[in-house]
Amino acid sequence: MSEQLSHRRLSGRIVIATHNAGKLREMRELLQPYGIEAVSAGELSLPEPDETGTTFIANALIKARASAIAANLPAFADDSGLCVDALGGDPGIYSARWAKEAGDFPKAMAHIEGLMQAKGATEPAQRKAHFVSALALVWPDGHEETFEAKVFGRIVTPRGESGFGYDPFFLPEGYDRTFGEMSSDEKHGIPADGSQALSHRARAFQILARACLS
Ligand code: ITT
Repeated sequence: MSEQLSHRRLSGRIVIATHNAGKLREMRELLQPYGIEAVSAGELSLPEPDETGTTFIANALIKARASAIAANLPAFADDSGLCVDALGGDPGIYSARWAKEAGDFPKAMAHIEGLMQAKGATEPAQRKAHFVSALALVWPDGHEETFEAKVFGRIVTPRGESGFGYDPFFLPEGYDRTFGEMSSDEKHGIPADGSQALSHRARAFQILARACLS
């Protein structure tokens, strides 16, 4: 069987298994051209499962499975995070937890900056980082699909008010503006010419769309 035939097509009504407003906005924008009616886990007051996985994919599956069962609809989840080379990949899958423990994202970015300074990571080459997005689609009958992508860049002094989370802190490779300084279209728009999108989430979505959307 070809790879194409082994994937299941997504259509109709789905639940977006996130309680993060920034992610929800991006996921809705990504789905918009496909005519899929999407309601969010927050709008349905679905409970947030504990993210006990040790990988992005495992946590995306935990969220999508919980929503697929609770809503009896196909569920679409993202687990994502910022991995800083100088910190051995932290905060990684704990990116949301670090922000919660710090109090807010500016404080979390200041905390990460402090840890990087303590490691002597002051030169651009020592400040490499990447964002990861793992996307999971889970149907109520148990069928599952997963996709993952990254975007590489480096940590800079936070700049910009756009986007959400750690966006002001991340300068993608080859750009002179942070994600926080970009329009939503520039960060996660899907190029019409079929070339690669910029953000981790848009890149993972491009792979998902080729496999599961028409
Ligand atoms: P859900 O689990 O409900 O989807 P969450 O915020 O807990 O929401 P994660 O567990 O996946 O989501 O944590 C991802 C963290 O990484 C979270 O703090 C995000 O704000 C941050 N993050 C992920 N993608 C990002 C992006 O594109 N820009 C900025 N920050 C991002």
